[in-house]
Amino acid sequence: KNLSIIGVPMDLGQSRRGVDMGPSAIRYAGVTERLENLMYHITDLGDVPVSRPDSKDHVQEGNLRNLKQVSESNRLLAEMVDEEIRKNRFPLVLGGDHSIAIGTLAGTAKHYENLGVIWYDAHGDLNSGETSPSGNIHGMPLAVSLGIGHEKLTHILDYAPKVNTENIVIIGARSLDPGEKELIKEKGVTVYSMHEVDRIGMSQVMAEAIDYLKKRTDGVHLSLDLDGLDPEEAPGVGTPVMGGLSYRESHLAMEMLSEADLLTSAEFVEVNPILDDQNKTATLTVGLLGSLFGEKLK
Ligand code: DIR
Ligand code: MN
Ligand code: MN
Ligand code: MN
Repeated sequence: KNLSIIGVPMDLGQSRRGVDMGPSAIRYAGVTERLENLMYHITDLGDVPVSRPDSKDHVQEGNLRNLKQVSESNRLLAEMVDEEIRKNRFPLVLGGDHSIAIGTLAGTAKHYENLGVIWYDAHGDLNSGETSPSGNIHGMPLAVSLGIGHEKLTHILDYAPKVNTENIVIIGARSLDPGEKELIKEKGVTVYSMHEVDRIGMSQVMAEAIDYLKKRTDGVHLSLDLDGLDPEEAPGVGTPVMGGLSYRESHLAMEMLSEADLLTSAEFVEVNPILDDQNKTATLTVGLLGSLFGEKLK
């Protein structure tokens, strides 16, 4: 199997500096070596260019901080992901803040009739300029992929929506804004919040999610925000939320995805080494990637 690593040193989708160093931190934690041990043929394509905001661009357009730069980098990322899939290579995107899911999904979804998405996150990332309390685009990528939001985000690679509501499964949610809750209700998005994980267990959650997506999709993207895990395990994130998914639950989830052989692309985002404790969160990320790509079976 061929796998391409794409780094996106993006920190313009939120307000804590340092998440742009996430791809480096994950590389230092040994991602390539870890996956090469699993006999993957790995190509590290380096980083997508991200421009700096200047004082003029800091002006927010429609409550969207750094819209121009976020849109431009995501277009470049989308083109890269698109090309890797065309070459039959599995894209593994390393962030950077979660706004980069906009580009990953734009480059991925055009290759499938019915792309499924697993959104592993403390948050729903279902805001738009109208509902966002922060103006941070990293809180919007899932809505953007449903075609909700500014055209500069929703129409990257000139098509929308990227994903259908029924093909989304959110896991680990515990911090949803009022507008996000409304959208979830209105559209009937499948959400396994911490409540469901506590009640039925991660094993059952993943079994249901996998079964559901296997039946109705022809490809599945995993978008894993490290803040889905508990801050105890993943301190190096910009928006930690107490009471998150454990190390064990998360490895189980990755192992079940590996066994199901369901995924066609993946991204790991929001690793911020400046807020971290001795690169713990990047090290955790590399461990999760090991499980996701079959360490248990090897
Ligand atoms: C919040 C935080 N819902 C926002 N979102 C985060 O700003 O829209 N997403 N942290 O990962
Ligand atoms: Mn997120
Ligand atoms: Mn986030
Ligand atoms: Mn999050």
